[in-house]
Amino acid sequence: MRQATLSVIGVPCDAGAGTFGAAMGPDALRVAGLIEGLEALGCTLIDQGNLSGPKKLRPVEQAGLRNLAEVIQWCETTRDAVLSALSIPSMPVVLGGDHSLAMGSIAALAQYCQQTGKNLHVLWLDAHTDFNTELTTPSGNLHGMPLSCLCGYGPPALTGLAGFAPILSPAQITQVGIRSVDAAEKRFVHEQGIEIYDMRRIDELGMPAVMRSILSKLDANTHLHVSLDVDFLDPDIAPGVGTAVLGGPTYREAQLCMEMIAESGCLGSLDIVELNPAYDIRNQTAKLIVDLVESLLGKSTLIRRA
Ligand code: 5AB
Ligand code: MN
Ligand code: MN
Ligand code: MN
Repeated sequence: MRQATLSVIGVPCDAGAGTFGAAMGPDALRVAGLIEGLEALGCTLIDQGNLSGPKKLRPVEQAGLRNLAEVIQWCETTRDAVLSALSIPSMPVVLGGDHSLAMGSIAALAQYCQQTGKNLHVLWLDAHTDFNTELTTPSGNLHGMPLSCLCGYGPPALTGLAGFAPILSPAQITQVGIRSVDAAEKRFVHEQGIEIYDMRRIDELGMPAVMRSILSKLDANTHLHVSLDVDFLDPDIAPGVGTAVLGGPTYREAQLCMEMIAESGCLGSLDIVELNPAYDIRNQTAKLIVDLVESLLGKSTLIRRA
């Protein structure tokens, strides 16, 4: 781990999602023991509490980009909080909230990496590619569009969050766990040439080979940002999400993925998004995430190393 001081930033937003409930994510993770778990690993924790922003009061039927003004506001607030966490210095751990907030956190990281000369790489762990645009989206929900906006395709208030555009190039993104992509989105994401390890590739190659190949491309100057969408995990073990898709990584595959990232020593920041406690059973998904995040930050159950 690069930075033993962590800044935990709660972002209770669900403006980008189609369902209600992701706004309860940060609290559910705290109830599940995230703070205590990280402290037990020897990390110094700065808990910034939850940021404030616009609440979604009732579902609004809206053509185009739903709740755009609210999403912009949440992303700007998130960007500013992540920038100040980086300047402490500390490792930002952003608790969502829906996945649209990643535009804010990654905008901050892109600015920070530009200033410090680091190579930013984003590992997007998700069932979905999140590469829709206003023209391809079947739902209008902005949590399905953060990566396209980060790559420069979207409304200027979002594509310009870092002060320059595009915020990311496709070569800076790797996706793992993908198994639900809309037809027009699939064509667009393919054209972009993003490295995608979909579930079929994971089935064929195995998680260890997938992770080895991804991590071998990083170097000592890489700032690795992990954007963990909870629906990455199989819904059998992680039911607490608004957009569950069958056929995700198992508990062991997910643990291995986290442990291998920890061993790379490149982890620089983390988003945990799309947890929806309203769909969860006795907070089990939040507890699972605490377990996985402990592994990501270096907790090891190994009895002996090879
Ligand atoms: B998530 C869908 N592709 O655009 C869309 O959970 C789902 O952040 C997006 O990955 C899921 O509405 C967004 C159908
Ligand atoms: Mn997803
Ligand atoms: Mn997502
Ligand atoms: Mn989702």
